[in-house]
Amino acid sequence: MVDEIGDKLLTALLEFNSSKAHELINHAFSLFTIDKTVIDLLGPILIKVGDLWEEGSITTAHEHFASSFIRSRIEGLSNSFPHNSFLPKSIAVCGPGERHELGLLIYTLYLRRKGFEVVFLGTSLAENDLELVVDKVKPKFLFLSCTIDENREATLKLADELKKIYPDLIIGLGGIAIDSMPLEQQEEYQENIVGMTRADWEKWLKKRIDQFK
Ligand code: B12
Repeated sequence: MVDEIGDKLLTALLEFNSSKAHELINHAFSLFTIDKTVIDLLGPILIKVGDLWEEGSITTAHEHFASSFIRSRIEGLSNSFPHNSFLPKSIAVCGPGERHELGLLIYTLYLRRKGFEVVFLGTSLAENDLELVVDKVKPKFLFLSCTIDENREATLKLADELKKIYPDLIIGLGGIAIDSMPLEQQEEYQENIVGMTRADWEKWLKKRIDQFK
């Protein structure tokens, strides 16, 4: 059933048919849970669209339209949860050079559903701009996402620098390039690596929240 809706949704998106795409997504939300719709329906479509773009089967126009359409649906959903003022504020942003933001958006949705107020900054920022936001928002948590291997060193360096400037800031790292880094680096950053599964995310967050109690 999810696959069937997924095929129709992909076709609608590649035909730039937004009303059909909205209708299909609404239908999916009426049948499945939020997690199932986002993770099993929208996640694979994002991957499929990116793969089609990378192999040259679709244009950047198709990729931009489909990715931003899905991003706006996930964002709309994730903005609909009230935040709990007792929970610390967070910032979510991609590491330097990184344009893959959809995984981070899914993690942001997870945090917002738990009641966290998250400032989602998306793709990588110009140097030093992040510090301006940290100074203003004064978050307890900062999450960095890195997908491409070649952006990993710069992301880890940014995490190290931020830790020096803001010793109380808790930095969480995620994304494929983090989860697949060499073992010795994983050990060095084990406190920061949030993990791949929802169970890992729960465990990581609970441990840190319990420290505040
Ligand atoms: C969509 C996509 C794009 C889109 C991104 C759109 C957007 N707005 O995000 C566009 C078209 C822009 C793109 C561009 C490029 N891409 Co691309 N892209 C993909 C693709 C197809 C899917 C990525 C995706 O969105 N996955 C869906 C999300 C939901 O999954 P996810 O990111 O893994 O996130 C999950 C977890 O990792 C985790 N997570 C993610 N972040 C965080 C953060 C925290 C804190 C936590 C806790 C968890 C977490 O949560 C998510 C849910 O489980 C992958 C290939 C694939 N099949 O996966 C290639 C891929 C990632 N891209 C790749 C490459 C090389 C590029 C380009 C260099 C291509 C080019 N020739 O220009 C550019 C570089 C852009 C850049 N500088 O960042 C490579 C990376 C190779 C590598 N290992 O280094 C891949 C693997 C393709 C490949 N087979 O080679 N891409």
